[in-house]
Amino acid sequence: MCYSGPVPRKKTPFRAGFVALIGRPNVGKSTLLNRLLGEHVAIVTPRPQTTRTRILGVVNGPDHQLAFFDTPGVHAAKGALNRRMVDVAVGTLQEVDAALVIIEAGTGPGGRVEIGEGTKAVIAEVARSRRPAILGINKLDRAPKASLLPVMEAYKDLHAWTAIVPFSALTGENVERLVEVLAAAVPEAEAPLFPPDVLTDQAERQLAAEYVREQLMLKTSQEIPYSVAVEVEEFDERDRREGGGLVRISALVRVERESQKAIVIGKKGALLKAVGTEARRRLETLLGAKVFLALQVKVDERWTEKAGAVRRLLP
Ligand SMILES: Nc1nc2c(ncn2[C@@H]2O[C@H](COP(=O)(O)OP(=O)(O)OP(=O)(O)O)[C@@H](O)[C@H]2O)c(=O)[nH]1
Ligand SMILES: [Mg+2]
Repeated sequence: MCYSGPVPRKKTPFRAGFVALIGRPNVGKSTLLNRLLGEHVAIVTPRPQTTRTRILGVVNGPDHQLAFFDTPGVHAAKGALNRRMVDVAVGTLQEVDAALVIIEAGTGPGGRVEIGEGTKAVIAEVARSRRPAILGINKLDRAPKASLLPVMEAYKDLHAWTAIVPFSALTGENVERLVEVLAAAVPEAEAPLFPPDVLTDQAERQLAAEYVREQLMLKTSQEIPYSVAVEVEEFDERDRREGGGLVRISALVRVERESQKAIVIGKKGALLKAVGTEARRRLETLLGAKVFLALQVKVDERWTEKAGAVRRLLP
């Protein structure tokens, strides 16, 4: 008998896996995670070392599920807080199916491609992990297109990349292509790793603390952005649950010294008020509720240098 129906097409296999976003501080790892999720789950500032912990973000496609881990930027770490941040980033490589190493597009003076020791150290860690690695060249929007080829050439021989993909986390340019390449790099799977409604592992309470820290990092300078820790002491949703639509949040801002406390509070409380207003506005968007946000500042002497305090204060 002759089969005359449509030729059956081979179905694309479903793929699912964990992907680490790894790189030097400030290259745009968290901006990419937020872009992929369409939500502000990871705080972003122009300062290096913004992300302090690992953040999960799950992206679902018709034939894939990618579970991304945003990680702290890899840097030469001094002090307990920074060492822990780098350990988290490098340790994540052991738990993923693929790594996306992110660098910034653009060349140095005279069009020279400069690959810093820090970036080389990241690549060495990725090589040691033996995970398939994709090189993502971010910030395409601000780099002259002509500079792309020399950058790709310079990185090509540093590692056996599965692929090299330029993109812009800010504008979204080529991010779809990046997802395609990453989806192809994770294993075939019978089923997704997470139910379809899981977006992140960040609880609303944690996000509230992070939004406050984001504003503190944006509105202070020198060492203060790196000396603050925020803890949510109260996250009261009773009113929201009962239909009133109000979430009451109180958070404690820890700094390392009395002098920092005075700066964070500001003249007549102006700085802390500005931090609270902006964080509240953003939380209201996230939670879809009215937010009452109370902030308090406390000194916890040199907490960033003490392993115990770092463990206690990081989620
Ligand atoms: N022009 C441009 N800026 C970008 C892009 N992606 C990120 N940025 C900016 O780069 C800065 C750092 O972005 P983050 O996403 O916080 O970088 P990160 O790699 O997570 O940094 P750490 O958490 O400190 O390791 C921010 O000011 C972003 O707005 C991009 O595609 N284009
Ligand atoms: Mg980050």
